[in-house]
Amino acid sequence: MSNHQSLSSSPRFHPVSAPDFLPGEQLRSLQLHRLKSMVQLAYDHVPLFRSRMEERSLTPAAVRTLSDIELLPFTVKSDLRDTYPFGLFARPMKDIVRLHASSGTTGKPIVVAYTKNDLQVWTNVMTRSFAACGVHEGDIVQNAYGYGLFTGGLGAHYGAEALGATVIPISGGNTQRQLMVMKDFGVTAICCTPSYFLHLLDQAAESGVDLEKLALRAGIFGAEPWTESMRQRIQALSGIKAYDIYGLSEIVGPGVAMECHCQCGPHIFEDYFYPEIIDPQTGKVLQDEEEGELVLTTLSKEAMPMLRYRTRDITALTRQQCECGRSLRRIKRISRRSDDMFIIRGVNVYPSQIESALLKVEGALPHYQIVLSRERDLDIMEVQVEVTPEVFSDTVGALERLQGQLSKSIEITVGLHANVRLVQPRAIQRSEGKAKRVIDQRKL
Ligand code: DLL
Repeated sequence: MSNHQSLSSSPRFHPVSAPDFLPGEQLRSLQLHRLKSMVQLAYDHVPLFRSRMEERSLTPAAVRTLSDIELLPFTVKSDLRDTYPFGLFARPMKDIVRLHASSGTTGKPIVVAYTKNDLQVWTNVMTRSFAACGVHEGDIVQNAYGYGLFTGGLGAHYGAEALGATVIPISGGNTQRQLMVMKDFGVTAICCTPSYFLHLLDQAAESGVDLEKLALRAGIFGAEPWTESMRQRIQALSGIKAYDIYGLSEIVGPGVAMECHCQCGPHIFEDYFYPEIIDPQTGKVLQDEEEGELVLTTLSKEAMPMLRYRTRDITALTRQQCECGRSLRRIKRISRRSDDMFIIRGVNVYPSQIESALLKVEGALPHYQIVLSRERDLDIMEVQVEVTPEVFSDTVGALERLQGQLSKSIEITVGLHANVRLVQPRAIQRSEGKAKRVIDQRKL
C-alpha cells in the first residue's frame, strides 16, 4: 500500500498524525540524528551514564549507526532508586517545569522530570494517540486516569485538549458521579484503566444506566496488563471500542505506544522512543516477532534522557504492515511483566494466564484475585472469582459445576491445580487505578 493511499484510507486523518506515516528511511535517519544528541546529552550531564560508558571505553562518537545502540549499557529501575530523587536529571532545576513520581511496590518512589520541550513532546504523542483511535475535536473526553503524581491524568489531559476535544478532568473514583457526568455531558470517549472501566460497567448496570444508549463510543485503556478476552468482554458489555494505550513514567508516561482504529496492537511512537526487544536472561537483542523484554531509549527527552531502559514488560515487535498505513512498528499487547510472574510449585505463572482461563468460562466475571499461601511447605493457589448474581443464587450443584469448569480451565492453561472460590459480585476490592491481582501471603 502506498503512503498516499494509506493516508487517504485512514478514517478522518488528522494532520498531527503525519509523523506516524514517515517513510522507513526518513524515520531511521531522524532516529539516528536524535539518538546521537541523546547519548551526547546523557554523557555530558548525567554522571551515571558517563561512568557506565567510560567503563566500556565508549564515547558518544561510538554511536554511528542505529544498531550501535547495542554498545550502550542498559538502565534499570534500581538506577532511578539509587539516584533518588534527582540524580539522573540532565538539566538544572531551573529548566525543569514538571515532576511526576511512580510509587511502585517497594520503598521510595521513582521521580521523573520534564522540561518545557519534554512536555510538548508528551502532548504531541498523546494527541497522536487520541487521533489514532479516531478521537477528534468535538469529542467529549472523560479523563478518569488519576491526576497527580501519576502520569495518566495530566498526560491524557493535555493531549486531548491540544487536539481540540473537550476534556472533563474528573480523575479516578466516585463512580456514581462518573456515570452521571458520562450521561449528562454526552461523553464520547473515556480514559481509565480497563479494570476501573469494568467497575463502572457494574455500577451502571446496578443503577439502570444502559451504556449502549449513551454517546460513549471509545475507551482509551491502559496502565495495567489486560487480555484480548478482557477487551472482547468490555466491548460486548458496553458497545464501545476499547483501545490499548501503553506507557511508563520513566520514558514519558502514557503515549509511548497506542493502538489505531484497527485494534491490532499499539504502534510505538518511534520518532521519539527507540524500541528493542531483548532476552531478559541474557540481554541479547532479539529479532522482530520474537518475544522478550521491551527496552526503550528516549530520543528527545531533555530533563531525563533514558538510554536502553529495561521496562520488564514482555512483548514482541512486529514490522508487519498495519492496515491503517502507519509505518510505526507495533508491539504485541503487553499482558505481562517479567516481575509479575509468580512461581508456584516450581511452575511460572502470570496473572494474565489465569485471566484468560477464567474468561473462557461462561458465568465468571472479569473480577478476580489470586491468593498464594503455604500450608505445610506446600504452595496453595486460590483463585477468587466473582460470578454473576444469577449464578451466585443458583443451586449448590450448579455452583460446584462452574467451580469445576474454572479449575479445569486453569489446569489446562497453566498445568496446575488451583482452588477456585466463587465469590459474590463486588466481593473483590475495586481499584480506581491499577488492579491488584496477586496477594502473596507466602512472604508474610
Ligand atoms: O501506567 C502510564 C500510563 C498511564 C500508561 C495511563 C497508560 C495509560 P507507570 O505507573 O509508570 O505508568 O506504570 C508503567 O504499567 O511498565 C507496564 O507494566 C504497565 N502498563 C502501562 N500501560 C500498559 C498497557 C503508567 N497498555 C507500567 N498494557 C508499564 C499493559 C501496561 N501494561
